[in-house]
Amino acid sequence: MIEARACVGLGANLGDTRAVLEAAYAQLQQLPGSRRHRCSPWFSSAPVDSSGPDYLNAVACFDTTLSPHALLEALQAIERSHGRERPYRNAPRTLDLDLLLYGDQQIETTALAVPHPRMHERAFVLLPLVALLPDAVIPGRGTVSTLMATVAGQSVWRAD
Ligand code: PH2
Ligand code: MG
Ligand code: MG
Repeated sequence: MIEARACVGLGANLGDTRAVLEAAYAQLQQLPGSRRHRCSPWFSSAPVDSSGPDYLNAVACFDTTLSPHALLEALQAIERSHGRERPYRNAPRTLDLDLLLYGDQQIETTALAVPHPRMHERAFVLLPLVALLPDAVIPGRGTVSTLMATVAGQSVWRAD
């Protein structure tokens, strides 16, 4: 079995966001074939291309033998378990789990794009990611630490 390091973005801006993100991280820790889980600190952020209350965001990473598509399905099942609805694109949400990175793979299918196509331009992803993995590389984009300079104007702050 091949094992890869997966990074998952966690976000929510409806309901008890802290409780939901903590529960979602606990569910990530229960995923089959997955170990060495770590979670970034919590960050609050203003909605980007979205509406509603401020978001709570974090990034989790772990080593997994789940394939990228199996992991995507598992993430969507966790979202559904928290009542995620998709009325329109970027609607406010109870829980969003995005597969950001899967090892150094670049994947483009109808269901999945990895690295996440907008992660390199979003401070609410880069700040938690750099706190967790300062040397992480986004394939095709560069190191997260270098990309940080390009998102300096965005409104993201530590929530704890
Ligand atoms: N997620 C989005 C769109 N906009 N803005 C913030 N601050 N945090 C998010 O997690 C977020 C967003 C689409 O998934
Ligand atoms: Mg998202
Ligand atoms: Mg999503």
